[in-house]
Amino acid sequence: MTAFEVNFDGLVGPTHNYGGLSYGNVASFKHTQNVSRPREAVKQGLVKMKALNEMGLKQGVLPPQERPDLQTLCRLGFSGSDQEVIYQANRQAPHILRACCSGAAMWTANAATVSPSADTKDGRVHFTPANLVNKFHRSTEHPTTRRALQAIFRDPKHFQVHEALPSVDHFGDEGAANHTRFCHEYGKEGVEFFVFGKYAFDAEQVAPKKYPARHTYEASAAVARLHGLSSDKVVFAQQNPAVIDAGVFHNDVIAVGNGNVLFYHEKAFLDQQRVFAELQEKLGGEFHFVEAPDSAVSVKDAVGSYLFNSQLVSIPNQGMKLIAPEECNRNPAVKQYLEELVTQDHPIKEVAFFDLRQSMKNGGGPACLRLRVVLNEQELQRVNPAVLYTPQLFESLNLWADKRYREELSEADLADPQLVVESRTALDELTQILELGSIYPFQL
Ligand code: SUG
Repeated sequence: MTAFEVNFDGLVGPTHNYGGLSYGNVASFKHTQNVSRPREAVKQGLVKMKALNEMGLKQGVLPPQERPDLQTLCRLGFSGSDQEVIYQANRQAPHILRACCSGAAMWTANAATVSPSADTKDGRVHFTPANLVNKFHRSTEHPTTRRALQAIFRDPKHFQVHEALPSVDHFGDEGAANHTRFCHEYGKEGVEFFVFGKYAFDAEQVAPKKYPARHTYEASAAVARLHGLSSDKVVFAQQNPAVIDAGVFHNDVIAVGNGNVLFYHEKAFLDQQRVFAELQEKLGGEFHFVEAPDSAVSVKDAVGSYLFNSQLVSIPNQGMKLIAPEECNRNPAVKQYLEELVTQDHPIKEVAFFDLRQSMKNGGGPACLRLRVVLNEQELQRVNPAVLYTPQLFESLNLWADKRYREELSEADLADPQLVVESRTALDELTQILELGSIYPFQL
């Protein structure tokens, strides 16, 4: 049966802001307390979805989270009316209020890990929402993420949405940002490639020294087990700790794969040759390892431009295309490298640049904004159709953003109790547009 890669992009939420919350993510730190532009941010994402859809790709939408996160603030001891909770949190712990306003769920590459039915033992599509324990502001995402996935992938005959792994550093899980599926055809069994930053139960193993390794081997192994993957079709690899210390907080900041292509930086992985030999052997057939040498693109340029956070997509009846952030076009070394790259002998034939500046300033490029879900025709028909991209949906989401999103948001605005009302009104309307039912704490 024919199968497709469907990209589910995260909609930027109404409280998108620059909280400086992600230690180890250089862009997030650099832009701390900049004034954000939520309406522009959501529209930049919508423009990318529209363009990919017009390239002949299938596209879906994932909703943002309820923010400010009153539920978490109450768990932390703030009480009273919504207004009082916000007021007290702002007075006593403004950093906690900031974290509870984060729009970080827009980066849906971290929402979950997804295994297509062709790879799993029970022939269903499996999802494990990521616990994101390494960052407080993200650790609160997974319950709503799970409800959103369940509202989209409803049919238990075809889909299984697991619970997140135990929320503790030993099972730190950052989702699909550290997971790539290789295949010769989307509908045939592929090889699932899990990349982690450290071993949780073995202190003898190498690990980064400066920045945290967010994702553990133990988390990757647990997800592979939960999804019923066959061990001869799974490859585990450790990220090079030196690149984590240089700001590569997820593998998708240093490598991207699609089909039988892995596009990566020379310094991405530990024990690279063994890893590639295993990938080659387990996939079989032709495999393109496209290496960007450090002499052409330094790790600093890779992190600064987000070259590897491009989406690598197969355009129907053509080759593969890199969906790159505009920053790559502005970095002379990266630009020159890309001009050469598309002339080489491998499937990557074209590059398209997108302005995603609002997301990029928090360390989120094109690939961060999407969760890839491979679905066959039958499964696609079982997906909640209201979340699948159409020109009409593009129109209604733009109108919705015009009506419900602020143009600008500063740190001080996060303490405005009116933001709670505005955000809930926007999200309530969104759940109707996307026909999700009740998924947010304020709706339950
Ligand atoms: O988890 N930034 C996100 C960026 C996630 C990017 N995702 C992938 N690479 N797949 C993070 O570090 C910053 C929020 C702030 O500072 O306001 C933030 O959470």
